[in-house]
Amino acid sequence: MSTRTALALVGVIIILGLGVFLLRRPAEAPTTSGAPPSSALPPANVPPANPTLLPPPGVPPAGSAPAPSLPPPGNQPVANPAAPPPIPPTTSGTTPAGALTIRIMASGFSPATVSVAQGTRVTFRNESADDSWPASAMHPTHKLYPGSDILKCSTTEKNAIFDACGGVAPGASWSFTMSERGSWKYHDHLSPSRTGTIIVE
Ligand SMILES: [Cu+2]
Repeated sequence: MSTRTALALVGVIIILGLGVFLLRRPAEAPTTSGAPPSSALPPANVPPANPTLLPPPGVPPAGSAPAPSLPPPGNQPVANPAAPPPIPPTTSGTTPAGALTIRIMASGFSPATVSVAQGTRVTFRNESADDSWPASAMHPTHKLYPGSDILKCSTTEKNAIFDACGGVAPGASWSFTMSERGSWKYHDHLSPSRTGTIIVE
């Protein structure tokens, strides 16, 4: 009996040993594969977290992300146009030494109101079908702009005043340099309802 018992115990031990051995292998295999699963689990957990984030912001960002990416291309072109903005200062800087053209049209002066730098040469170009006589306000004396006076049109000073001192024919132009700072209203002496303002800064 004791021998049988001993053998039985040995057998049990062997069986248990084999069982443990076999279990370890599967366990190891599972452990080996378990590592991936375990790593897979964390990712799985991470994805859930992302999904959680994605649902609210995720979906909009996903859709908005492409959209923003598209706008950026548009923005870049805009950025290029933005580069011109710096140019405007340059333009304004050029304006002092440059010139501005105001068109005289059937509907009036264009632009009717404009700001220019001191010393800008303003040219009135008659694109209408009738003669036009640009001159400083106020009609009919034309004395608003410093030194201007319609009475000077019959003198040698006529070339130094803000007054065309006569009709400018269609297609022709008349120029005057704005050397005085201020807001200067002017008009068409032949059609006083046509008015404009030049702001000299
Ligand atoms: Cu007038």
